Amino acid sequence: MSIAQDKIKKYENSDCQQDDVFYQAMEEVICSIAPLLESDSKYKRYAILDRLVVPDRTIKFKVTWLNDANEIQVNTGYRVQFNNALGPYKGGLRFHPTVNEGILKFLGFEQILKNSLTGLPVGGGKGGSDFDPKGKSDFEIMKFCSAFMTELHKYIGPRIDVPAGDIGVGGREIGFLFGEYKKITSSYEGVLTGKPFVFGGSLMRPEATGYGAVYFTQQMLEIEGKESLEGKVCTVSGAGNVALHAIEKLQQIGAIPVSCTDSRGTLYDSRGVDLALLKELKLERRVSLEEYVLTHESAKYIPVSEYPEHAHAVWDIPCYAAFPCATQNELNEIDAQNLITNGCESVTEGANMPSTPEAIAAIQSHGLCFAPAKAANAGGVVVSSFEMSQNAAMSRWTFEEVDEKLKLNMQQICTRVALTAKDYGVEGNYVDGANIAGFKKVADAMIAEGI
Ligand code: NDP
Ligand code: 2IT
Repeated sequence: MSIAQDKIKKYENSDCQQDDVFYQAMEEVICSIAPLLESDSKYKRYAILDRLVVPDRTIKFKVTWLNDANEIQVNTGYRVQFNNALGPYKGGLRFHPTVNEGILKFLGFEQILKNSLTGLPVGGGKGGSDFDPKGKSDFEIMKFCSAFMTELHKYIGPRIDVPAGDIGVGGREIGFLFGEYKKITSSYEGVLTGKPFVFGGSLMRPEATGYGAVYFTQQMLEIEGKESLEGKVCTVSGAGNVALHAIEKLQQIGAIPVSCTDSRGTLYDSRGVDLALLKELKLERRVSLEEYVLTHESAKYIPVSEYPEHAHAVWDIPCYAAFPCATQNELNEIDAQNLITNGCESVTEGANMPSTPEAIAAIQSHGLCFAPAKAANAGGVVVSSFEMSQNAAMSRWTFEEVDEKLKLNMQQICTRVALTAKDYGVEGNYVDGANIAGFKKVADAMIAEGI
């Protein structure tokens, strides 16, 4: 039994396979913070770790809705309210057929430390449903979102729990969810972030996670004395909100992003990807990346069925910096070896926990820079928090204002992580730095607030 499993076995008597990703996330944090727990006995005295690994509550509910053929559909909805020591529970909603309680616990647990690292007053939570938005009409999405909110509204509020987007949940879904909340409660309040700009969203929230990951990488490369991203070939996975905006910012700073992926395959355009076309395919028409090569014949599309054994085609493309921005555990040890062999110098996690523990070990032991998700992809929740501030003050910030504050925040997170790693004798280890700095702030708040 792993340390992580042992830690929570006394609270939950199931040895549930769904929890594998949750144990993976916990295990990494437990290893990183061991020196802190040894050096300061208060964390053990107040049983902080035992208290931190168990969500405050997990809400599970039935979602019943009608599809366009007027057939009744049933899905499961969840909200994991993990920890509110630093502020209201805050974290995204994921709509994807793979969603289960274990995945949401891993995401919620990571969110506590990520939100802590931002220095902003937000706690950690996550939610979602096994609903699959793929192939559904706008009306079906609307009906599902309404049904989901019929139950969820009982548990959320601007000072209680403020959900946002994640995989399968963007501005369209947040709009429908907000509309239903408003209808049920007769209250126009900032209960969700990632709202479309036209009714209370923050400018730059769609761009925030991808842009933030690039800002973090620029700062990390500077601190570590490595060459900047300008003029360098970069590989990106995913083709959703995070990936497309990481690509956009990379292009703006003069880097050359050459790839993206979706669940069906990898696209490789050695001349640099055509972002306008990608946005049309993925954000407007919501079709496969395969269509890209219809107009760009020199680009290569590799379907999942043709990937090399146990590896992902995108990580076999030579690059200076890699940005996994799709989903958890999408970059394994073989992929890491391919990146290393091909001369990669830096890996930044835009997605949540995209690298396996073995991949991280290989990347770090070969001296590459490694930016862990909870630090590098915090830009999304940073701008979500800005959206909460704007809503509370009934004000609006300009794009430039938000961008400037985001950049500064990402630089500060990066510096804090690097300095913490140095203070604890693991200079250059951004995983340990992020886990220790994130944990310490929540833990100190938990102690101050009593049990
Ligand atoms: P989107 O739904 O916008 O895009 C997800 C992308 O990843 C799609 O291209 C999708 O392909 C691909 N993908 C999803 N699941 C899989 C899978 N199992 N295998 C292969 N490809 C897959 O989501 P986001 O861009 O918002 O989220 C991407 C990652 O970033 C997630 O890990 C999320 O938790 C994380 N994140 C998101 C934030 C945000 O603000 N949105 C903030 C911080 C982190 P397809 O369309 O074919 O399914
Ligand atoms: O993983 C994440 O940080 C998110 N999905 C965004 C959370 C938020 O509240 O904006």
